[in-house]
Amino acid sequence: MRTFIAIEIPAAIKTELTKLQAELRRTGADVGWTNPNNIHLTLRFLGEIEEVRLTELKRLCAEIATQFQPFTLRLKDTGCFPNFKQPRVLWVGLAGEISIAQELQQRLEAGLTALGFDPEDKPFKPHLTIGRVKSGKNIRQLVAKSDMYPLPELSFAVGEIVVLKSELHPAGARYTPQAKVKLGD
Ligand code: 3AM
Repeated sequence: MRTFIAIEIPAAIKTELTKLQAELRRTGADVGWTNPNNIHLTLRFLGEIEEVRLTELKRLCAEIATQFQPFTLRLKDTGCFPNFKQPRVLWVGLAGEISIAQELQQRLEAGLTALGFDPEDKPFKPHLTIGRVKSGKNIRQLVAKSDMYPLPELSFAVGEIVVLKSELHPAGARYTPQAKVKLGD
């Protein structure tokens, strides 16, 4: 089962990101836009795991969730990976209590390593992926418009973490929650 651990974002934030996507679409760039319902903050991508491991994964998330109180994040800016010259992933960055998200991610990482998962080799860069660039068509316009976009600094409360199953289909990914654990419980 293809799995990852994430923080879900509220509908009001998705609405705002949908407006940003609509504006960037107008550049005619060749981008696979993330379905707004699928936008989330990935804490850790796990890839294929055996279904039996879900139990220990849920237990780990529940244990870590007790160590945190709900916290607040806010939309910050737009950007892309790996760089503006060759954008591949378009994202919206986050600010606010980001150090708490980082701490949460680090404790997850430590717990996952203790459970025998391979360590993550990439540093954690909290972001919301809004699209993936498919070709070089109109990328200058895309990057310029994204850079100039007046993104409102909307805040949202983070109250839980979610283990998601990811199924890849030609029409787009389908993410199904396998477990939700509330922070502070
Ligand atoms: O929506 P974002 O970008 O935060 O990019 C994928 C997505 O996160 C990421 O896992 C989330 C659910 O698919 N992802 C997919 N394959 C990955 C990989 N091999 C990966 N992250 C790291 N390594």
